[in-house]
Amino acid sequence: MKRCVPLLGCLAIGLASAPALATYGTGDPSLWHPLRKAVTDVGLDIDRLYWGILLLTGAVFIAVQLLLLYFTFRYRAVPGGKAKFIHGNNKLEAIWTIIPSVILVLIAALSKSTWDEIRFDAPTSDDTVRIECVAQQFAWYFRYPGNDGQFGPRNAVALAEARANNDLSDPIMVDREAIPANWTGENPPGADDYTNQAELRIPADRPVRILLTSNDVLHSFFVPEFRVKHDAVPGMNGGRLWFEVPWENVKSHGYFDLVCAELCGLQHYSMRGRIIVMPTGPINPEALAKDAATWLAEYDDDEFAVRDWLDKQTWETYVHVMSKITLAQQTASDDEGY
Ligand SMILES: [Cu+2]
Repeated sequence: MKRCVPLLGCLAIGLASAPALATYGTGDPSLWHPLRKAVTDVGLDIDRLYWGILLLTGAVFIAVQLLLLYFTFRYRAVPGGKAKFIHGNNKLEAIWTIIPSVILVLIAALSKSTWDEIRFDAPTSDDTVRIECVAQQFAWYFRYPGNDGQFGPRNAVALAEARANNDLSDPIMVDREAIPANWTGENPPGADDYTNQAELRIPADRPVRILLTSNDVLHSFFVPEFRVKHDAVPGMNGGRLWFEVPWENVKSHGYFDLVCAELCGLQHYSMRGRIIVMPTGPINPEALAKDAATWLAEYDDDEFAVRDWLDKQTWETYVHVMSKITLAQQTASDDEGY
């Protein structure tokens, strides 16, 4: 009966893994892979790699455990038993060094193209959307370049002063007045930069680059359904963090969780954001027709009505309207100052 124990163990593991195997390739969540279905193409590649590596290492794990059980029983202490002195076996050692090495090289080779896509092929094309993300204990802040497509500089001196005074209310601190050399735009590039907190809107079917940084400690930008995770490091700009969500994978305005995956302080658990994937398309003529002052008046009158309307529009319309409102807010506050 004792000899059946390893076999029973093996059977139990096989049965336990059956539901996981049943969902292999479908991308659906399971006990062994609890993440929700990936919505980026690279996410599906990552899942395939995950399953391949899990099955390979799982098989090795089971084989090793069975051998361990076998040796434990086979060479157990018996009355009158005598220990043998053995001095290693070069052939065996060479085999168990070479085989794992070959397997690891194989895994590296199979995952190279996916890794390249994630880390070394950050898009630079004209349709790439750039959004800045600043992590600060304990929230995510976003900035869009607005209608002119250019970010204004951040005012590092003002930011340092505010932080020294414990004023954390404006973590991005856009320098809205700075005009770079050779700038030909009507307004400074920072004037229409639209910022918000905890809500990231992105277009479908376009590559999105996140210029990620942190104002304090290490954070980690993690979107489970995109299979994207990247550290936010003070002084760095996110390097190659990018993704693209095909509209056919979401099919409606999609909502996804953004979480912090780095233990960053006492309220780390509350550091969450919402990502909304919007369809791409031309700017709504109604949005084009109204000037900045009209939009601001409507926004001041009923912010939620404007937001509700924007929720049903294209991403281009959203950015256009929000940067117009931001620009009008700057003009209004400048006027107040005189
Ligand atoms: Cu964090």
